[in-house]
Amino acid sequence: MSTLFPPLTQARIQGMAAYQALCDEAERDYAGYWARLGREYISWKQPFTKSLDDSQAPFFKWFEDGLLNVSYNCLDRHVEAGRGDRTAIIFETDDGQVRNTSYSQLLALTCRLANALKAKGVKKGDRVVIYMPMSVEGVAAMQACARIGATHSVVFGGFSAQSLRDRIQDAGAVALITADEQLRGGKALPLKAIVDDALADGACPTLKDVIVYKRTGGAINWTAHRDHWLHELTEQQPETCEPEWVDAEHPLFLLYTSGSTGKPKGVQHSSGGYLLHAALTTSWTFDLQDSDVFWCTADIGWVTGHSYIAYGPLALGGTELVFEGVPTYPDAGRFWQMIQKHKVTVFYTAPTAIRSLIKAAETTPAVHPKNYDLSSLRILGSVGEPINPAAWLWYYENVGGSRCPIMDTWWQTETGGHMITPLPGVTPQLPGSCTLPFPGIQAAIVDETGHDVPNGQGGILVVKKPWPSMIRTIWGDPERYKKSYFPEELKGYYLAGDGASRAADTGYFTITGRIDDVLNVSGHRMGTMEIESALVSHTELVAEAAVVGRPDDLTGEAICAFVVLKRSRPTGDEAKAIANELRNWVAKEIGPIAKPKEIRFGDNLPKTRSGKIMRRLLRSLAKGEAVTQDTSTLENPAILDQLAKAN
Ligand code: 6R9
Repeated sequence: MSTLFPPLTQARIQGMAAYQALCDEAERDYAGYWARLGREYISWKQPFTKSLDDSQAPFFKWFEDGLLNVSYNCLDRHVEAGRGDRTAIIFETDDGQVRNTSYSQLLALTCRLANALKAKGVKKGDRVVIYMPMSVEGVAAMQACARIGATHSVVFGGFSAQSLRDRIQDAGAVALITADEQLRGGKALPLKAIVDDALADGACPTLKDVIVYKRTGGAINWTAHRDHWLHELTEQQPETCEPEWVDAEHPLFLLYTSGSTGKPKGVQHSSGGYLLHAALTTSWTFDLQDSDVFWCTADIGWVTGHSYIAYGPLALGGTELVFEGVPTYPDAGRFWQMIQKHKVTVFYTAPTAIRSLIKAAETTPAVHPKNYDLSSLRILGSVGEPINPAAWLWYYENVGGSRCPIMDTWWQTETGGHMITPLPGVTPQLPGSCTLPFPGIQAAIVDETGHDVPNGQGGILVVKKPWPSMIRTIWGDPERYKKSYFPEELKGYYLAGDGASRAADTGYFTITGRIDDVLNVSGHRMGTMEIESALVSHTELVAEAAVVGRPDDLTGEAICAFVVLKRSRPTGDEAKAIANELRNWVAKEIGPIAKPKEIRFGDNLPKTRSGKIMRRLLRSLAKGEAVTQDTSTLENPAILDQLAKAN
């Protein structure tokens, strides 16, 4: 067994026995376990009498006859408890200005905005699209929708006019909240102009009102009667607004996410079950305490920004940092400088950010984390993709000072919150493994027929029982929901779409990548992630790597690797020599069977704006096909031409 790294000595859940006791409680009385937590973590206007209703499976209901309001839970109840002066949000702008917002102030802003929406005729059940920069107003916009029972759909500020239009149309949104411009890395991005584009030519007939937050004051076009300044609407409104009490199943939000094929799916989440898991996981996974300063670097346009910025930390009355900018501006030391400045204690980011900051620190020593005082940190987190052991170790040693456990949280837009993750105070960590299921979550690994596979072998990652924060349906397409997530051959288990294995000794889970990314080379089953991790562990040469399969006459599938080196991109004989060295390296790390048949070098990899490598595009390139897929979510489309050719 590889080295295990110790958990925290002091945390809310103390020791493996306490973890096991929670798992046992869930095992004994599943509905009762979640009912207990639902009562502990949520303030109900009217208590629920039943926790799980599975009579319409796979359309599950949780706490259905309970009445609550999500924004009441995130704001009012802390103010009522005399904690209104506590800082809810420390906001830092792109250019380093800081503004603190207390719970009382956030409540007042939320109420004004909620009243403004009501004044425009927005009511319970209506959909409101939010296309906002990272801001206090962005969080307040989400809370304001929750307050009046409107269902929000946040669209990431980097999406194109076309993507925005598709989402407004699919959701049938009646109102949209945006900003004049978004400021990131010193550059202004014209959000309002993109909105104008999306709405042009009457493309979105359901949408009546556009509310504009003035961020930069840059010039924008104005459509009379449709467009309104946020500050003008809200300054006329009172600071109080009676919450709309909704039943627990009332849709809190839709969040569009790409499926493996077809158009983006509007993942629908509930109010009660979702909020419970957002709060519970923030409490248990991050051990959030009153003394903590929590920082999740995600954007509110992604699910991580929903659960771990807009809802979870606020439901607990925590203090969090919200950041407008990017990790590399004004230089790649920005994250470390901000942790030092705000004395951040819990830091949650993505492997792709870590890998790029490793590369930056190696080329520019001044931005290495060792130049900053990071001693306030006590817990680190990782999310979004598997974190390769080399990046894990760097994060552990250089950011966490070999002192802070790393919560490698596996979950998805569809799951609402953490599903498999270490817990501080409980789980010895293993670099590259998301370790064990969150207490109560029935994660398992099965074969194509839904039968359990023994530990030590790989298979399909499923969740055997419904859980409170699970996706409720795909907006407007319940059939697609059933087909995508509950295929008949899997006995009613939730299909995550990822492959995974469990260690024979510890039972720890390791995610091997999306199921369609698992390769079969000469009858050997291999995760593309495993090979990527081997490549990246060549820390001297490799900055980043993505591996895909392509059909091969001899071996079934062949491995093709796309590699970004730490030095400039090689060509000709030099490229051949380095490719050879890397092939031998992989052979040494995993075995000759894992040797990439081809290695292509690029200055970068094709990534979505949230930083995920778009492997489906790489698969087309590896096969020598023209890219016909939608590339609208791509951060850097020009890279495709470079990677299309062999070195
Ligand atoms: C939260 C989020 C979900 C997909 C998921 C998996 C990958 C996320 C991971 C991870 C390995 C982790 N993923 N966390 N893989 N280890 N800790 O990212 O949601 O954008 O819907 O992506 O991301 O492949 O299926 P989403």
